[in-house]
Amino acid sequence: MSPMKPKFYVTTPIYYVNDVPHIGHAYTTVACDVLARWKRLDGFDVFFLTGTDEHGQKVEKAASAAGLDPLAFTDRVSTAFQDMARAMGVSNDDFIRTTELRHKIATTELWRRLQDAGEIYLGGYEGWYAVRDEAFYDEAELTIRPDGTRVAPSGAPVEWVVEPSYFFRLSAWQDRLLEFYDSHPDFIAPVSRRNEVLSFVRGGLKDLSVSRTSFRWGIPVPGDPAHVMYVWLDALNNYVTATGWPDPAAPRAGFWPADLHMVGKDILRFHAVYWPAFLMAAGLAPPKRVFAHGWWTIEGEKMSKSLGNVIAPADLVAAYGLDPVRFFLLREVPFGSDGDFSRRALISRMNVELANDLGNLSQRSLSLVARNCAGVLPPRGAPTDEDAAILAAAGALPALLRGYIDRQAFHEALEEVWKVVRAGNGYIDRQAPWALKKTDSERMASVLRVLADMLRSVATVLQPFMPGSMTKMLDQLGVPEDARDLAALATPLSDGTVLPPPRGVFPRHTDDVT
Ligand code: ME8
Repeated sequence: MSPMKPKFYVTTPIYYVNDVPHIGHAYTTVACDVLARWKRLDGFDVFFLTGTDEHGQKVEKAASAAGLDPLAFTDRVSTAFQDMARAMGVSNDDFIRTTELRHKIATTELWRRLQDAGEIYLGGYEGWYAVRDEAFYDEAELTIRPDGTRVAPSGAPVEWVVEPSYFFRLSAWQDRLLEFYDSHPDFIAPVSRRNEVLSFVRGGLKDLSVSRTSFRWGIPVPGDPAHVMYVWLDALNNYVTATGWPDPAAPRAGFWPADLHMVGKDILRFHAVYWPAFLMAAGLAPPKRVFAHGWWTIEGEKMSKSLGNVIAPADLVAAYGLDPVRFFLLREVPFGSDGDFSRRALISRMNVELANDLGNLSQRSLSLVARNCAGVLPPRGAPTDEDAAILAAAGALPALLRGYIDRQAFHEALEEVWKVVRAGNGYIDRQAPWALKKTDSERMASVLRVLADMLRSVATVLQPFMPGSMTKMLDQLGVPEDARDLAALATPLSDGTVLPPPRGVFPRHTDDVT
């Protein structure tokens, strides 16, 4: 809100509306949500965007299979993605749909600028196209199956397309893209993915077909309405549309270029090659960073409708609770690597790390405060070495996590927090405040206060991951609502703050797992 705050703009991919939301989509969106919430907590003015990709042949086909006209169909399925964001506790600031007028205006303008700059010319496309990927492929990229049919590297079937088409002069951008990657070493992450993109671009780029004439469901090419724009040109521009472009006075104009486009590894090429080339060609700044995360399988299998193993995020939340699911998604797998979803692994994380490690520590500490300190926050005496060590470890969390989260290393951020939580459990066991009650009640009070202060740091930095549970924990620790950001950790809580009766934050999950 304040003009003094630094800006931070983060985006999810906009999802195709041919499918219903599943945990793959929830994963990307929750990861962005954690980042957006973290940046807000760290004093940034954040713009967090998600939305739906509603044009193109794939969506047109899905609409006709559902017996609906494309707009009625997209209205219905777009709502499902908005519901998914709500079910996952996502704090997006805007939800963009590519069928909106604002997007048509911005994308038509992008096209005009590309055309005025001489970056687009009319020709004819003759080659392979995979509707499922909405992507053009070279013969050399395809695999021929035993039955003679060809498939794309993604496994998507391809068809031979011959039609008039406008082309973007991508071939002319090879050197400038390589220079750009070279001068912006953090533009593509993780490094393994960056290397893949570099070798793809070094291998040479061909001009890219950017319009289609064989169907109608898209944004018409200005001045030549027989063509609709290629859905990826249309879709990628959503990130710019949402800043209010081309209106320089739009409230969010200052958010471009985006700080981070978070995507799955399947769509990195579009974001790291085509998108910066389109933008530079139109005289716009490229985004600052694209992070391609890994792929989830389900209990060892690829997620697919035909296998019937697609997991709806809302079902998972209903079974295990929202915060355990959010925690699991970011804790289980190093961000950037592939991962496997299994209920057993989720339940184990829930019971061991949430219920036992963190939940018990907080419940044990706060029940002792309730019982032995009349339910008010006790004062802290002169710190022992052990006190100082645990407080220093907790106090270091904001700066440590800032580093990890800026590199999207969510799993490492959580591991750092759990090191402190485990140290907290060691501390309470060794100090045994329950035994101190009779021998040294002043020291008991001091130990409980160290624990409360340590838990406050932990709960504060965990808010982006588990907003609901950490709100409860901070309530129980007596932390005022306006003292829950990272900067507030510098100000100690007042001695004598009255604490509400403690209640468990993380229940154990006891269902049998098959
Ligand atoms: O590609 N594991 O949309 P899409 C992890 N409309 N992430 C997964 C996943 C899985 N199994 N399955 C899907 C599109 N995702 C385009 C994007 S952007 C301008 C246009 C996530 O609905 C992951 O983020 O096919 C992936 O990149 C995205 O969903 C693909 O969503």
